[in-house]
Amino acid sequence: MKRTNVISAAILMATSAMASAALADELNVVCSAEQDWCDLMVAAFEAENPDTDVLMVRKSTGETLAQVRAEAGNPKIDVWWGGTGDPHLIAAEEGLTQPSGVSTDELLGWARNMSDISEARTVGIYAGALGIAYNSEILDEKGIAPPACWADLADPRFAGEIQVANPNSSGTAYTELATFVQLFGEDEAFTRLAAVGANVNSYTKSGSAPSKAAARGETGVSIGFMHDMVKLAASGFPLEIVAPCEGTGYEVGAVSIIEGARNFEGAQAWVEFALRADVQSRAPEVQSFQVPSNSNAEVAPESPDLASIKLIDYDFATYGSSETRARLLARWDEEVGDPNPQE
Ligand code: S7P
Repeated sequence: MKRTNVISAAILMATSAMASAALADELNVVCSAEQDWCDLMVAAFEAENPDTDVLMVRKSTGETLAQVRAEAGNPKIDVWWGGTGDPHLIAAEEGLTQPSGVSTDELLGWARNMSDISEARTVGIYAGALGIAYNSEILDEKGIAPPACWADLADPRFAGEIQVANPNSSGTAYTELATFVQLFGEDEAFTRLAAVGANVNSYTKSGSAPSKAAARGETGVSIGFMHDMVKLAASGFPLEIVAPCEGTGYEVGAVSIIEGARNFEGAQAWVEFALRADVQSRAPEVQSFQVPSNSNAEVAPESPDLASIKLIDYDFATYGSSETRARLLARWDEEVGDPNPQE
């Protein structure tokens, strides 16, 4: 080999060794929980793993599923942490995520169930129930009687007063859609969702945005996860939380390693970290009041008590399947629809 070729080959090898070392030190995380909890997790993980640089972006659950699908075969993400479990299950079914190999022995049954359904490609990290919130000052001022049931939200007294997310982008809103279908049957669910839709002032991209808007008095009523509403009420906003009289659905938030992750070891360390009792016990530091999945983690006194809420037996295998989600979303677009979809 000529001397110049030898030098070029040596430079090439050194450059690619440097590039893979850099990749091993970088962990790309998409976080679908609230921003402050995402930030806490990154800081805590980096404190324990000082050689790892975590690059994290926050995205809603449906948006993340779209990105993971678009990047199949050449993923930019290593690990997807947080967000409702159905889209994690769908990514698993589509072969877009891979088993982490991390032990689930300390986890509660509902968290292990996600692992069982997905052949260990995802696992539960927390649970939380869906509910309704209202701003008591706004409803008082307008003389509107508060809601107690899902059925109330279709009443004309709530015209222009309800905010909820779009189920295409939001895992929270997809949980609502799947909850209506399981509570009322598919046809009646869409009739009811369209009737509620007649009172909706805006479909947001993110699932927690409607309750933040209700807290600030920008809308009278919101649909979302109760733990997000508790966070706002605990911060002093005049928000009342309702467990709907007909019963309600719930989420199991999840974590998954993306198939083809460039930093599998880092992603595996993240999953191990995220399932630890001491790590899950830190969520209340940022007022994240989901019920943790590790049986040894502390449950915050503010966490909604799932045992006292009338919960449906949410069918994660069915509503976390690609075919069901695609069919229900197509029907939602057709029969309910968002007149002003957000970019
Ligand atoms: O962390 C709060 C939380 O409610 O947000 C997640 C939610 O799915 C993400 O937002 P989108 O609805 O916008 O997808 C929940 O998993 C979580 O409990």
